[in-house]
Amino acid sequence: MQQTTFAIIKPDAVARNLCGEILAAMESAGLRIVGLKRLRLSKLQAAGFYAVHRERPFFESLTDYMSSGPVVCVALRGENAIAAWRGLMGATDPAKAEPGTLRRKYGQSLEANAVHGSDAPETAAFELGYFFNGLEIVE
Ligand code: RTP
Ligand code: MG
Repeated sequence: MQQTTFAIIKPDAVARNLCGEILAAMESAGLRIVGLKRLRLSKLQAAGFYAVHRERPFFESLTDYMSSGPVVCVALRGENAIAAWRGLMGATDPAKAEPGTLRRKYGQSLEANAVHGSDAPETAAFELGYFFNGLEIVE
């Protein structure tokens, strides 16, 4: 099934000039980049994006980190794109991520783990709409 998912290259990876390598990995996996933008989230915008985690102990730190520098937002389209991109990212904690995954290669810590990916069709729809308008995703 063709799907569109939402990815972020997080501040730690943008700061280390890894955007090209991460975008290339997306394309090498057969995913198409159908939307792309670079921006810096305010603390409030980061909190809105991660609202599902607002009760978690790491929420303050996570939203500080996500607003600490520019990110690159990507809409990705392909066969089972949500699961395909999550597989390519690897486990949340880079230390536990499979060899060859992006978090294993580029993640620095459980928080600064290089990339984000939507985890379900409903979250992909919310997250794509949070960052892109209808004219900015071209399939
Ligand atoms: P993401 O939403 O960023 O794609 O990551 P995920 O689904 O693999 O993990 P999730 O549970 O949704 O957590 C969101 C992000 O919060 C940070 N985190 N910190 N300090 C901690 O215990 C902790 N746990 C999670 C990570 O940056 C994680 O990606
Ligand atoms: Mg998540």
